[in-house]
Amino acid sequence: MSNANHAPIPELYVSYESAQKLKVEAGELPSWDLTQRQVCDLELLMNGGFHPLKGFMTEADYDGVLDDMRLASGALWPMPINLDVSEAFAEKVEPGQDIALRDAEGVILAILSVTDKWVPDKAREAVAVFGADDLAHPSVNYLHHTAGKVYLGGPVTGIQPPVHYDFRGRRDTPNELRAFFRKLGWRRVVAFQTRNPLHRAHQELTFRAAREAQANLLIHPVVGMTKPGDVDHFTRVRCYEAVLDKYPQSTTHLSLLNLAMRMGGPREALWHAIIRKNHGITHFIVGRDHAGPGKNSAGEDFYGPYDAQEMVLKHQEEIGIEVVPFKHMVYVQERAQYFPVDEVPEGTTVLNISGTELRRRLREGLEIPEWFSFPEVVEELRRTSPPRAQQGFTVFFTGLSGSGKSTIANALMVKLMEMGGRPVTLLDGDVVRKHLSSELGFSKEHRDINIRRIGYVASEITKNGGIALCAPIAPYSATRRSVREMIEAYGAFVEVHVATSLEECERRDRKGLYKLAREGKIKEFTGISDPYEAPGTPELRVDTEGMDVDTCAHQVVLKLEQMGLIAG
Ligand code: PPS
Repeated sequence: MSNANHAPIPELYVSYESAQKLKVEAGELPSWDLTQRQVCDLELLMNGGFHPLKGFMTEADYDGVLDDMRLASGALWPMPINLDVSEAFAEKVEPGQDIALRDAEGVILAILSVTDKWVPDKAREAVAVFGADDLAHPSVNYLHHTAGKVYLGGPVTGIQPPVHYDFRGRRDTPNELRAFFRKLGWRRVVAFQTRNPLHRAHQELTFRAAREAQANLLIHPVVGMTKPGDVDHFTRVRCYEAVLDKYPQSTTHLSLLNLAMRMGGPREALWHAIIRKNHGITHFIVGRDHAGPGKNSAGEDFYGPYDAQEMVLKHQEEIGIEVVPFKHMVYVQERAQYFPVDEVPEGTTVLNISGTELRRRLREGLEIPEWFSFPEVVEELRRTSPPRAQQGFTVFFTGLSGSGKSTIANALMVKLMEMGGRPVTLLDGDVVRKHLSSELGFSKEHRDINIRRIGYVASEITKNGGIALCAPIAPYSATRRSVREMIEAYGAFVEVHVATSLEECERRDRKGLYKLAREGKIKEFTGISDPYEAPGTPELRVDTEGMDVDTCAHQVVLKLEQMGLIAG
């Protein structure tokens, strides 16, 4: 079992000549613009990374995967791989039809011969695959709020792989890796999956794993999609490259995997093992909390720390890959060495810096000791994450019409400009509706588009080191949450609920709109004839009823100071 089979794995690509012909023919077909996740899935379908899948799943495969992790053929497969599309697109497509699959630039990558079309029960999928229909799980949230309502399934004919402009030399298909191992005579290869920069604990773990398995080492990080909020892959790859010379050159290889992770814990670990098997690997490291999604909405872990290990161990023979299980690695001060947590010598001092603590130290520009990470890695991380007081951020005011959002935001803007250092942009509700969203009304759909536009602009400002102040009503929590995710990829998101009561807003009625709304002359008016979902846990709630504008704005300044976003 533990020696590699380096024969090529089947791919779904047609020959170069056929691809040229198909590309022309496919121009006539209905075409679907793939999402970022779908491009990742398609690449691994086409290059054999998802073998034995031959396309996006049919309904029978999907049901089998949900119920007992098996395709209709009986093969083990734990993760649904679906082409989710909008209802509008699904209406135009019937089983028996071919559709062209295009990347974001319109390039045709493949043809899907549709055999199945169905509307999935997403709550059932969430429970079966992720263990709970809980929106705190990033993939459950994606499933409900980003994925299309209809699934299409059927075989895929590959025309060309997605183009990558970054780190081209570090990306390998399963067959390229197999050929590389064959060429070097690597019969035993242990793979390390990661979505984090490599610190000393990881290096120690990979050294030990390679020793234990008497195998060569493949560092196989995911660069497709990882958990929202992770260190971006450009920074991570620079970090990996910075420490590569600390590994024995002749027995170590770094290769990037364009996988879209689902953070599905045990099922995901099994999926990772199958993907690694397809890449010609013989041994797979599964550590603590593999592909863990963090806490659920009750504040508890979704999965037990070693559930993923158990799951892969149970199926390792069937997959044909050997698990190298690892306990959490910790640093023992007296020995100046890392140990698995269950092998720490008695009476010694254990040092540990959690991911959260590391982020805090980076944010605040504090020391990160050499026992924890390599100076080269820390330097790269500091380049990407300067201390918070030098980063961009967004303050997002939400509240009823007339609650005082704009007035407080204006006062805050002036205070921030007085301090200087970073450019400040105010995206006020009314101003945005004039300049960005003039064609939109107040239906749920239009409000969502409006808020997403604001979120997009704010995320660009944040990314480029500026301060964005937003002041729309933003009545829906799900939309505010997705804006938060967009922005937190680049900097802090500070939600401020301007909690003026409806009675008070109506009493003030500064624009005379409440009167018109009560008379039915304005439809879908927030608070009167349209909902407002108040934030449950905003960073700050301000009460304008007992406080003047200056004090409210000052409260925000204090909050920003407390969060380290402005120097105290
Ligand atoms: S939303 O829901 O976030 O997209 O709304 P927003 O872009 O902030 O726009 C709200 C301003 O538009 C005026 N207005 C209405 N508000 C709510 N409901 C209805 N039907 C409506 N029609 C017009 C209103 O003046 C809001 O301004 P503010 O500054 O919030 O008082």
